[in-house]
Parts: sequence; structure tokens; C-alpha cells
Amino acid sequence: MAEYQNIFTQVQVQGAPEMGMTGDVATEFRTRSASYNTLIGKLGNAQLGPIYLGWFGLTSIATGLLWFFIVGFNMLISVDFNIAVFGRELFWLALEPPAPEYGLSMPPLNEGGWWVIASFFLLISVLSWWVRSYLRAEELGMGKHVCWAFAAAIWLFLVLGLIRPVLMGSWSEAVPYGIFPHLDWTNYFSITYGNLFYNPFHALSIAFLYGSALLFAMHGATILSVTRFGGDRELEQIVDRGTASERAALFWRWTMGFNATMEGIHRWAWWFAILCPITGGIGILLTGTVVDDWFTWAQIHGFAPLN
Ligand code: 07D
Ligand code: 07D
Repeated sequence: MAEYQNIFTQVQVQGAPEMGMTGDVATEFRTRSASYNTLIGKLGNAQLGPIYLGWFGLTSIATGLLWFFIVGFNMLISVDFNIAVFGRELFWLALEPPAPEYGLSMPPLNEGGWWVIASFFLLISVLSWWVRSYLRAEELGMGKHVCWAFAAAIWLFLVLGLIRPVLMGSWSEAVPYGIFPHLDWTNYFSITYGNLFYNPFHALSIAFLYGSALLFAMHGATILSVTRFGGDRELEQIVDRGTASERAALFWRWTMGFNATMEGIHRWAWWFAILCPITGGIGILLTGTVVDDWFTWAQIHGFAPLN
């Protein structure tokens, strides 16, 4: 038996599953049963289910699968349905957007038409999953912080695949579906527009990405280090501050002169996380529409050498 227990190291008690709120909460689309899995219990909560589907969840899964199969079949066609080649080259296969000459028109299916159709389904899928996250939070009387954070990621996704291509007048500007092909696109984008490192919004996005990782590490580590004093009951510590909070706060004041609060650290994390794709989306939106060459732009603004 472990020496002490907290919510991260709990003994896996497997009794009647926790079915969640009933009362005012709609139950008709919720599965009726739940099960336990000891292995996933070592990573998080051992209980699997109940799960809520509802119309937006079902729409999202159905359109997501349509996107997945359209992409998959196009990849299979590109290797003449040879499963061995498909397996070997999966990471390099792609469904590419149409060529520039088609602009925003509908091209023949095999020249980007399938890309347009697949993208339509992916759009519906991602947006309905967002609505689902909003409605589930609403139903449980929660704040909408998760939904707005997800919306920040969707902003970058929309800029990359919809808003910027429409502003540029061509689907060919959008990202291909494929593992390495989408990395090639990213590299090519940077080269085409004169090195994305000189785009200040790319820099801001990186600062928030690195900052998010640092804050997550600091917060996770801090809470784990005071769980023996009840620090993992974070919200209780906000309303009734115990020595866990006092120690954690003092630790940070000792080491860097300043401490976040039990509540505030989650706001720091939320803002850093959402600002990564928000600033990133602004940077991509400006590229090719307002600024054609970031290196030249940086020379004009005095932070790249004039040769
Ligand atoms: C860990 C949560 C789970 C999500 C996962 C992703 C798919 C795609 C596609 C079979 C952190 C599931 C993946 C459903 C399957 C097919 C055709 C999230 C976690 C595990 N990228 N990107 C990856 C996407 C863009 C870039 C990996 C999506 C931009 C670089 C994965 C999008 C640019 C690198 C992936 C998207 C860009 C990656 C791991 C959409 C600039 C890597 C992702 C919809 C931002 C890394 C081989 C991960 C890699 C990687 C998915 C967009 C750059 C396949 C869905 C266009 C430089 N990207 N990406 O863990 O290993 O995310 O690539 O916008 O090095 Mg990407
Ligand atoms: C993609 C949000 C959309 C995703 C959604 C999820 C599904 C699947 C399935 C769960 C990630 C939909 C999910 C459909 C669900 C399952 C199973 C978020 C996404 C809605 N860069 N770069 C960034 C760095 C260079 C380039 C951001 C570093 C080079 C381009 C980030 C370096 C060149 C773009 C970042 C570096 C280049 C970016 C992404 C270093 C290439 C973008 C932030 C050290 C040679 C994107 C403004 C993010 C952006 C972006 C980091 C270098 C190109 C901070 C650290 C110079 C074209 N780069 N980069 O959250 O916003 O992405 O740029 O060299 O578009 Mg970069």
C-alpha cells in the first residue's frame, strides 16, 4: 500500500459507477452504463462512460469519418490500391488542394474536387464538435472557458484552410491532407513569404507556445509537490487556504520573487494557451494578403540587416 494517497495516486476503488448529474440535466442521449479499466485508471480516472452523443456529436463523427474516408480512399487510389505500398508510404501520401488556375471554383474530382468536398465535411465536423462542447457546458451550468479555448484553435484552423485561401482567391493556398505533405506545405509557406521567423506574430505565437509548456510544467510540478498537504484540492485551497497554498506560494516568492494565486495560475495558463493560435492566426492572415515578404518587411522596420 502506498504511503499516502491523493487524487493522482488514488487506490482504484471499483464500485457502482458515477453516473453524473440527473435532475435538470437531459439524460436521453446518455449511455446507460459505464465500465472500469485498471490500465487507464493508472493514467487518470478508471471509469469509462457514460458518454453523451446528441445530434451535434453524431453529425461531427459522421462528417469526420466522411473526411477520413475521402482522404484515405484518395490516398489508396494514388497507390493503385496496393496495400503494401500504402502502408510503406502512408506518411508521404496526400490529398492535395486544387491547382491555382481553379481559383475558388469547383475543380474536377480528381484535380482537387475531392479536397474541396473533404474540407467541407471537416469544417462541419470541427464546428459541430465545438457546438457540442458549448451545449454540454451549458447543460452542466459550467463556464464556457473550454469552448472559447477550442474556438481559439479553430480560428487558426479556419485561417489556414478557409479565410486566407478565400482572401487570396484560391483553394490552392490551403493545406494538403497528409502527414509529411502538410509539413512540406509549412516549410514552403515560410520560404515563399520570405522567412516566417521575421513575422512578429509567428514570434508571439512561439512565445505563447513555449510559455504554455513552461507554465504547465511549473503548475503541474507545484501542485504535485504539495499534494501531501492537500494541495491537489486546488479549489478548496482558494476558498479556504491551507498550508499547501502557503508553501507553494512562498516557494515561488523565494525562488523568483513573485507567485501566482491558486486561481490566477489557471488564468495565466488559459491566456497563454489561447494566445498561441490567436496570434498565430493573425500572422498567417497577414501573410500574402498584407505582407508579401517578411524579411523585406523586417528590413523596412529596422530589425533585419540591409544586406
Ligand atoms: C497531442 C492532441 C491529439 C491530436 C493528434 C492529431 C489527425 C490527422 C490525418 C490520416 C498536439 C490527430 C491527427 C487527425 C490525421 C490523416 C491524413 C495535439 C494533441 C495526435 N496539424 N504539424 C502534427 C494537424 C498544421 C506541424 C501531428 C492537424 C499547420 C509541424 C499531427 C492540423 C502547421 C508538425 C498533426 C494541423 C502544422 C506537425 C502531431 C489542423 C502549422 C510536427 C500533432 C487541422 C501549425 C508534428 C508529422 C499534435 C508531426 C505535427 C495534425 C495543422 C505544422 C499529424 C489535425 C498547417 C511542424 N500535426 N500543422 O500532437 O509529427 O498536436 O508531423 O489544422 O512536427 Mg500539424
Ligand atoms: C494547427 C490549430 C488547429 C487545429 C484544430 C484541431 C482535428 C483532429 C482528432 C483528436 C497548432 C482540429 C483537430 C481535425 C481531431 C483527434 C484524434 C494548432 C493548430 C482546430 N515554428 N509556422 C507556428 C515554431 C518555423 C510555420 C505555430 C517553432 C519555420 C507556418 C507555432 C519554430 C517555418 C505556421 C510555431 C518554428 C515555419 C507556423 C503554431 C522553430 C517552417 C503556421 C501554433 C523553433 C520551416 C503556425 C503564425 C499552434 C502559425 C505556425 C512554432 C519555425 C512555418 C508557435 C517553435 C521558420 C506556416 N509555428 N515555422 O498552436 O500560426 O499550432 O504561424 O523553428 O501556420 Mg512555425
